[in-house]
Amino acid sequence: MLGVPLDLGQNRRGVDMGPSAIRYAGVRERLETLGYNVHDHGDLRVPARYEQESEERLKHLSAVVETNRTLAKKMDEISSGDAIPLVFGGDHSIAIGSLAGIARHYQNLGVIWYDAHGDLNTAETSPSGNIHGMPLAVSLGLGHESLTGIAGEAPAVNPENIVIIGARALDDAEKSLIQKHNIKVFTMHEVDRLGMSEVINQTSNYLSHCDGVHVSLDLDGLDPIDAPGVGTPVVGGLSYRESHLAMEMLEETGKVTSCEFVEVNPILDEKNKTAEAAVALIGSLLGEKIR
Ligand code: 4U7
Ligand code: MN
Ligand code: MN
Ligand code: MN
Repeated sequence: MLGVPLDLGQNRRGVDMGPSAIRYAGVRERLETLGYNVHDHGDLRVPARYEQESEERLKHLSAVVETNRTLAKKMDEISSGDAIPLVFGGDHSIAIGSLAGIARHYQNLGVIWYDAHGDLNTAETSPSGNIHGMPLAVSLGLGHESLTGIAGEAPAVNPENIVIIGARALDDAEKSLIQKHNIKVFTMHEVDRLGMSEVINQTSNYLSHCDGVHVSLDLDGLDPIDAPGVGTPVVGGLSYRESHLAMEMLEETGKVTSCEFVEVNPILDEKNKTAEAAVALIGSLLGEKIR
């Protein structure tokens, strides 16, 4: 486990407390009960907000770059053994570093992006300038070179190895990019029509050629009723039950090699409900069964 208390990829204060809230909700005990030998790497050091400024329409660019460079190195180390890296955010911009570090260990890393958003903006297309709306684009090699360069020469992921689940708030430029790169997306429309069980079956088939799969779960993929403690809530989301099923079915594929749970904001939460949901989903993704 590694916490990344970064909140500079977006505007709302409090997401830096995500790792504490997830630990407080009992993640370690949960995993130990499952028989895991848990190693907690603690929290990465993150620059303070007041020291940072915006550059080139990218808010807090240098601090986000610095944090993700350190994170990529750390994830590279953690991924070299037989461990299952589990990262706690922090805002979603940390996926830039985690994917950069993990991807070095795979030929064809699959990525499941569980999120209300596409996170496919660049400095040019972003309506907000917030880097947490850009990590998937960056991981594809699109965006400011100080961000795309974190993965090294080649991008961390190929467009054909990505599956987005739960999308319901895509910006126009993100829609064009999805079309251009033919990225697989199960929006809420498809989830409603097919049901989560079929969505995960298709996801698993779609990524069957991958030699590893990283699950990047933004808690705002869930409906705000089940996960109110997020900075950018969007109504009409995935339920706790659907998400639970998704995690259980992904575990059954035996293909998940790493994961991250991001955007938990305890300041906006109701009695740690969102962190508790995250921990329950982590449990399911890592093998917890109802019976
Ligand atoms: B999150 C947004 F404009 N698309 O780019 C943007 F709607 O990591 C939101 O998924 C991004 O929470 C949300 O700022 C990023 C906006
Ligand atoms: Mn989101
Ligand atoms: Mn996101
Ligand atoms: Mn969010």
